Amino acid sequence: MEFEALNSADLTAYLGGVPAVRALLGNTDELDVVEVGDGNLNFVYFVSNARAPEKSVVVKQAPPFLRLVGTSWPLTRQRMEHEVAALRRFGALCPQHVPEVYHADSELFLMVMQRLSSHKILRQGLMEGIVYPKLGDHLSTYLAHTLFFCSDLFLAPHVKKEAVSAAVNSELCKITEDLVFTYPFEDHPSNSYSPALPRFAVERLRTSAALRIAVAEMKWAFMNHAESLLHGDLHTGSIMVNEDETFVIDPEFAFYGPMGFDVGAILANLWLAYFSRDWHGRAGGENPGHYQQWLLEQAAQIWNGFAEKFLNLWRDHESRSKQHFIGEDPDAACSEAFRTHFVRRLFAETLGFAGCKMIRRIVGMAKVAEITSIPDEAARAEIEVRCLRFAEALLVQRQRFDGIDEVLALARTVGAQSEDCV
Ligand code: SR1
Ligand code: MG
Repeated sequence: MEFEALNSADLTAYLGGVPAVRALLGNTDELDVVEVGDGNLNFVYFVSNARAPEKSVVVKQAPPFLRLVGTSWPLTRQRMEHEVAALRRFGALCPQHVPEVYHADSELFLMVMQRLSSHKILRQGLMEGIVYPKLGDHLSTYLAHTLFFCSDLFLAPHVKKEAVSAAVNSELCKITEDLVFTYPFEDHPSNSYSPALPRFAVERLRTSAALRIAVAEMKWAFMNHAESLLHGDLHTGSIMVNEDETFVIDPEFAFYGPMGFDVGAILANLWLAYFSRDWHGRAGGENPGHYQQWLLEQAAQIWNGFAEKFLNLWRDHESRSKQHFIGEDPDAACSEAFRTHFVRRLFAETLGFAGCKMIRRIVGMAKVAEITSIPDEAARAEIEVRCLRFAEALLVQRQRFDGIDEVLALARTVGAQSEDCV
């Protein structure tokens, strides 16, 4: 049967039949339903009690195709089950940063979840130049908790292996393998280039051997390193914020993969915001430098905060369980050395993934508003070239950076390059 998106009457009737949701909405006879999905994959509705609008939920439904493209790109609807399972898992680990799932229907492939009505999509907030004082702290906590507790550093080996198998998400992983690691580096019809983007910048993605090898290494890691349960698509459109709270939404790409993929995704999107601020700040009549400085501070706080919190969780649990990953190690010297190596490797991978994520948003099919909303073609191209140049350095030199401050110094240098240089 052909898929038909739910209309207001369908949803009103359906939700009235779900006791848990009826209790939340109060009177379900009269509901206001608005379709708000601006994401690439699904339909999303805000549903509220027409007489008491504060009683409100979000309904999300997966159609059997990719919404961005339409029925010509079929997709199985099981992605909703991955999303629900991941939201529940992450919610149990980090309830302060994950919206609650009230109801899930595995026949209609829909779920009903907490409405975050006083929150904004982070990408939008960053484009408006809003400062979120707790952002770095919150996101580093989210990353440390989800990535630590779903890994072999915490789980018993058989539990972890079963979790890896239950979370296999081949179809959505294939989208990432293609759109993030493959198509941007070839002459693929799904790529799209902004009108003034210079040819040399595109050619470089196809011809630099060092870059192509680095990307292949990241793709290998993505496909083979099942370290922890990842969100899998942790860009700034998957985060909702206000002054006090931060929530991570939309984990339909969740699977067991390399930890650096999630950390790198957030950093990549902060750096896209950083480079594009040059235009958005000036357009808003302000000196972009202040907000850019705040964006870089967030990147530093997220990496440093994540590394510190992750290592503390690791040490605490190791001493409590007396289970050393390294075996007998009375003074913990080998364990500490292993941790140092672990974090250094994770940092390099984080940078490599961040580089891939930035490049795909410039030349690939799914773009980001902070870049596409720049109406001045030359200004947009200049910012895009800076993003590509920075991303290439992240990938090729990822093992050579000695801490996040060095990376941020590079961002400042690339961001200050004049038109002649780019
Ligand atoms: C074809 S779907 C395009 C992108 O949207 C999602 O948010 C993921 O980033 C995916 O790659
Ligand atoms: Mg999404």
